[in-house]
Amino acid sequence: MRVSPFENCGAVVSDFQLATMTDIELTELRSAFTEHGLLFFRDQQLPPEEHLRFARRFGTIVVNKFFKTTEEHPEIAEVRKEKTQQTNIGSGWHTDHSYDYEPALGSILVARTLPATGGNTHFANLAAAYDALPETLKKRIENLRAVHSNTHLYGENGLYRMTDLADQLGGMDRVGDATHPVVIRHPQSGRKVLYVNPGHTIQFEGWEFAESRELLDELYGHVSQPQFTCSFNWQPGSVTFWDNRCTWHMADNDYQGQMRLMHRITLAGTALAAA
Ligand SMILES: O=C(O)CCC(=O)C(=O)O
Ligand SMILES: [Fe+2]
Repeated sequence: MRVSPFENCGAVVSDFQLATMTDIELTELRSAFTEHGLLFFRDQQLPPEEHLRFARRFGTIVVNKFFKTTEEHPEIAEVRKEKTQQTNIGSGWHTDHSYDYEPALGSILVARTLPATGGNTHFANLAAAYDALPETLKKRIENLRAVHSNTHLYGENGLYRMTDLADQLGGMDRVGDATHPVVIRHPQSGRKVLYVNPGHTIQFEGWEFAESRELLDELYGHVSQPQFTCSFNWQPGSVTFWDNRCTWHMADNDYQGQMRLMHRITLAGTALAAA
């Protein structure tokens, strides 16, 4: 197995097949995942059964409350955009499941059907972004907590419900919020990480909405700078495994009229402690 850092975040793992991973390779993979928080794999042979087997060897699967799953495998979420659909899933920066009390450890995304061009996924490194914050900003956010929600997306009048993705979504009654520290100590790496994201973070606990918005936008502007982000171009056989505690991601929607289908398995995480 070879682990090569990828642009500004993550690493490419080569000379390796997820489906035939040995126990020694699993140990190596765990340390690469802790170090980089985002791993890219090419040329994988990973049918749904092997996707599930890899996920179970790495952790415990947690099922997304809103996405449709494949018919055969209720633990695999479909990230699907039909030819005729305009809206895609995850087109803005976000972190999966940050609205849960115990946010998901990570997500394993496998390319199934790709458009001829476009459909890249962007990632951001929230540990590096935290380290590079000005000291004054680090002080301002030191003891804050933030509210994370999904109601504005998946609730009755949620944004996704107003789009042509609505038919693909369930769980309207499963919406809910959670609060987390704004600066967390990463459970595995021990690094300090900025834990807010544009998709789900609503406001700082105990703050006015407008006041929260202003500081959140300042933090988001900092994170989305090119030195903390990268873009991944999917090919048949590509797999990405990201850590939801220290990355953001967003999916380009630049392939109208073409289909794109990804399979996602999400792994259970733990409650997050302040740094
Ligand atoms: O389709 C993608 O590239 C990513 C979509 C997304 O946000 C996810 O799978 O969690
Ligand atoms: Fe996502």
